[in-house]
Amino acid sequence: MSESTYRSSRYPFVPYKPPRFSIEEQRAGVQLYLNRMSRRRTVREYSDEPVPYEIIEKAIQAASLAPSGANQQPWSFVVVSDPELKRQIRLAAEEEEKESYEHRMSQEWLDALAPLGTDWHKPHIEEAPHVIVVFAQIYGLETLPDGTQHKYKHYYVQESVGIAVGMLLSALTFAGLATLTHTPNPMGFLGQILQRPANERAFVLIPVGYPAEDAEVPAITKKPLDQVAIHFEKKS
Ligand code: IYR
Repeated sequence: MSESTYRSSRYPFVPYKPPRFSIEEQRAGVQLYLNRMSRRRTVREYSDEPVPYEIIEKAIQAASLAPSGANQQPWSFVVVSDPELKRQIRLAAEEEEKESYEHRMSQEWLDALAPLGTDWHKPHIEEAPHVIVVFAQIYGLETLPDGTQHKYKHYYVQESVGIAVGMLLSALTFAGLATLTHTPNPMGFLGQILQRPANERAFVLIPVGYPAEDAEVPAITKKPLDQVAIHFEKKS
């Protein structure tokens, strides 16, 4: 079957005409985005001040618009705001992280992390009002009319979920919230505690909230633009 036959047998194609911005509007839009994103820092000390769930939900809605392999949208965003459950997750994460920091991570890895001052203590998981656990669906699962479960392949899962997480962090930052991307290793305990289906693997755990009054961050900087942006244009 040719690609176009395949596509037309599934979806009709419809016109796409997004609003066209003037150059001034483009400049203002991207500048506002840059200004808000420039203030983002990974935060490890949170205030317990509540954040309305509606804000988190909108950010997830934005993230779920991400492009994905074959539009399979292989993600779930689980939000934990219940203190009991946050405590359970913190204790399980600390157990794994203690083992990692004390036995599993190489000296080279520990040296690379030393300037950031991280260790196995993860109080932020309990302190932040919400913890978003993002799961990647490593294969698809659908229930057939006869009630049996059918497995099918998902494509570019890591890339797709990575892009969606980028959009999630961006939406939360744009809304003025602080985040931390935490990947306790291994993360199997998250699927168990949160009772996720067999096709899901924890991808990242993200505490979300406001920085604590006395929060501090390491004085690290980002690479200068000319090291990361390379432009080939027509020679005049
Ligand atoms: N997962 C550990 C270790 C860690 C690893 C990297 I690479 C970091 O940039 C930060 C931490 C932890 O969360 O502490």
